[in-house]
Amino acid sequence: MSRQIHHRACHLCEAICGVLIETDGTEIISIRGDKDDPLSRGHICPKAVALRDIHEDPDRLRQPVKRITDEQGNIAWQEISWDEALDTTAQSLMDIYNRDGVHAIGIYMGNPSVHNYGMMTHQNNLFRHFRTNNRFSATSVDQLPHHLASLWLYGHKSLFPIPDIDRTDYFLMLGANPLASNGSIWTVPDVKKRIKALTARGGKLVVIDPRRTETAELASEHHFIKPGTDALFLAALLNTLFVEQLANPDQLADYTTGLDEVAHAIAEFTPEFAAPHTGIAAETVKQIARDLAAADAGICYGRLGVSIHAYGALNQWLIQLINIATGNLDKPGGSMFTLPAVDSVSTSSPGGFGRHHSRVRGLPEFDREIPAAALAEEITTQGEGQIRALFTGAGNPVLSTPNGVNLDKALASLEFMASLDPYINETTRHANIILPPTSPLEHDHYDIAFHINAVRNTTRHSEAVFEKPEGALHDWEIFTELGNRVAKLLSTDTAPSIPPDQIMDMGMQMGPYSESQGSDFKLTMDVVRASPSGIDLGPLKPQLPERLRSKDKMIHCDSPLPMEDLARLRDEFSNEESSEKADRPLRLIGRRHVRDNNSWMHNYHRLVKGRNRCTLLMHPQDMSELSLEDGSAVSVSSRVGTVSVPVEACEDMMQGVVSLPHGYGHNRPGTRMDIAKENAGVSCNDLTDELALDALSGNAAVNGVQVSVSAR
Ligand SMILES: Nc1nc2c(c(=O)[nH]1)N[C@H]1C(S)=C(S)[C@@H](COP(=O)(O)OP(=O)(O)OC[C@H]3O[C@@H](n4cnc5c(=O)[nH]c(N)nc54)[C@H](O)[C@@H]3O)O[C@H]1N2
Ligand SMILES: Nc1nc2c(c(=O)[nH]1)N[C@H]1C(S)=C(S)[C@@H](COP(=O)(O)OP(=O)(O)OC[C@H]3O[C@@H](n4cnc5c(=O)[nH]c(N)nc54)[C@H](O)[C@@H]3O)O[C@H]1N2
Ligand code: SF4
Ligand SMILES: [Mo]
Repeated sequence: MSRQIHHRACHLCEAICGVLIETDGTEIISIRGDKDDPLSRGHICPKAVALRDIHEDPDRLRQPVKRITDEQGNIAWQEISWDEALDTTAQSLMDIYNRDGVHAIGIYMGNPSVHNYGMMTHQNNLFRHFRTNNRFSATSVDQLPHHLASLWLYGHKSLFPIPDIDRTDYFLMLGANPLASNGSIWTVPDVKKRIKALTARGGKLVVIDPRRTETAELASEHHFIKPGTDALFLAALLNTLFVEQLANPDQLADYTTGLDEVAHAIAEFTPEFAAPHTGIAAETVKQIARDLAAADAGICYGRLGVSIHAYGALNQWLIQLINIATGNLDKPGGSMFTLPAVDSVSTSSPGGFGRHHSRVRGLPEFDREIPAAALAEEITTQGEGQIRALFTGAGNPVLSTPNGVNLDKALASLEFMASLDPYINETTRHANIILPPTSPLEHDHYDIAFHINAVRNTTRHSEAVFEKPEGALHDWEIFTELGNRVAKLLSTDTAPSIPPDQIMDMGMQMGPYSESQGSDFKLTMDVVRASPSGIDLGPLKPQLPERLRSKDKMIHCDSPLPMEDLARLRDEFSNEESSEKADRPLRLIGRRHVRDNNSWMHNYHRLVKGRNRCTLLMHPQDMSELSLEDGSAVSVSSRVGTVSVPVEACEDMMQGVVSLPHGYGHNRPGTRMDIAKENAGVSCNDLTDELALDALSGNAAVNGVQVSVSAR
């Protein structure tokens, strides 16, 4: 076999870097950055090599497995045929559906499902048969607040303004650490170079974070903030813009209403009111407001650190209002809308909120999903609509959603569970059947979800690197096969199954760069395939008001729900008494490391080697008050549980705040991920609380959890 170079997109995070994979037959020789990629320009991070490790991992399932109890009473996994696996899954789901109704079927979809376009295009082949109220996904431990802010202000859940970092002068960043995460709801490969270019041209990056992160190290200014108080900071900043008459929506004024009402509603949220709670001086907030207003082009952006909190939706709404009030929305160097080749914003439903509520706790749906924090109780609480069968796809909620111990127990009580996943992990070990898809390098790839959030308009399709092994099925084919079987049992028509690349072709031929839309690019899938490094469609361009999906093409700033939510914020922080419980005086936050990826990439030796990363970071002053020694094991306790973990002294932590990464805790029995087991760590979601939510959105408040720490 001769050597070959394959162009490919790395699908592991939102940066979607272009890579060149050199193979010799079935062997991978090297993986490096593709300098000709117009978006990533050759950048990769240390995780890119894991594309090989995932493909070669002996623990990755190649055949469906069924959980059985052997003669000694031990749990064992038996390889079964695809026919048996698919037939049993379809029949078991239908049996429970026929007996208990559609809501007895639960569905949980995890993060990698948006990094895998076949899962996005084909999941409805199965799910169209199960219009259950019990749908869940990782959205509600993540970006739900962003969707709501976009829905309320711009009329579509996915119309996200993207920081135009390459042309900005002033960047205010809250609760994001792109140096570790490589950017999120902001596809920005090589963010480090872009930040350095910003400061080198005299621009400013200001980071607000309870930890002095890798990103904060590069910033012009960093301010510690007490976890969970950003809404006070943001309201105070917006308030200053109004009070000092710095607000000027500029070109946006023609199609914006309601800013005066917002100014009125936040009048009491002054920098002086915020300061004692946030820990950021009133004068500092005012100066940031003045600097942002004075910049030719500025950005306010906040990500996970301000979303997975008690005021997540309010935070994301306030961030948008700051961009609008400073005239920085839809302006080069501000926050702009990407225009992708396949534009799901123009073609998909805008999304809805609160159209039904969860059975047990009455939590609101978003986009037909209810909050993941309610999954366990919907399984364990008896009554009509109780989940008895669960389908999971590309998710590991035992490690990734609050109170994982509780969910772990709940999953064990299900009548039937099937998981579409390549691994036997903390969640899928509860499945009766695991359906493993082809490896990522065995299927083609297109980034439907991330071209739409990118700092530049580009498009790219990657062919499969390896042929699909005999008998194996792609994720989208598994959905098709299951959907067809269920259709047969229901005696309804099967849906035609068009391969995902053909769906992209249709999307492109209707899209903004198509011949039918008069574009010179004349994009079709064939055109895109002919440029395997990708095609540059140019820098972001102003698109308002045309791109708004609101019915009247207006932005109504005074969105009723967040306006009402201001009262909750005021009430919590007007109370003289501190909400801090004396017996749990510390606040727990998470952190990401560039060689981790949520819960599922700890089984690759090149990514986990080196010192233990699952440690509790704590300020030395806090440690000495508790007489803790650096490196010693400590107990961390919250309302829901206790974990034992080594503590690490860290001057970069704000005092009173401790940090533990999520996605560890691979010590549960019965999994088949040998390297992960050796680096088990503990799960911070054994401490997070399923009752702690953003009351407005239902998003999990997994950051800012009140904990105590003691020597073991
Ligand atoms: N290497 C790596 N990359 C990843 C992932 C990964 O696990 N590993 N996960 C991917 C996923 S799924 C996502 S969603 C993105 C997330 O992308 P980011 O949001 O950029 O990532 P985080 O590192 O979680 O950054 C959140 C920051 O918020 C800070 N923070 C915590 N609480 C508060 C608070 O109350 N206020 C403020 N202002 N800050 C706070 C934390 O200290 C942290 O620095 O990363 C993606 N990329
Ligand atoms: N405390 C705390 N909790 C958090 C976070 C935090 O910062 N702090 N972050 C939250 C965020 S942002 C997110 S996105 C969630 C993630 O939450 P989840 O999506 O539930 O969890 P992951 O760890 O991403 O698990 C991914 C699963 O998908 C499988 N998988 C990988 N690739 C494929 C594929 O191509 N096909 C299929 N079928 N399966 C695949 C893996 O084997 C694994 O089982 O965690 C959230 N939880
Ligand atoms: S930053 Fe790393 S993990 Fe993310 S797409 Fe690029 S190479 Fe892959
Ligand atoms: Mo995420």
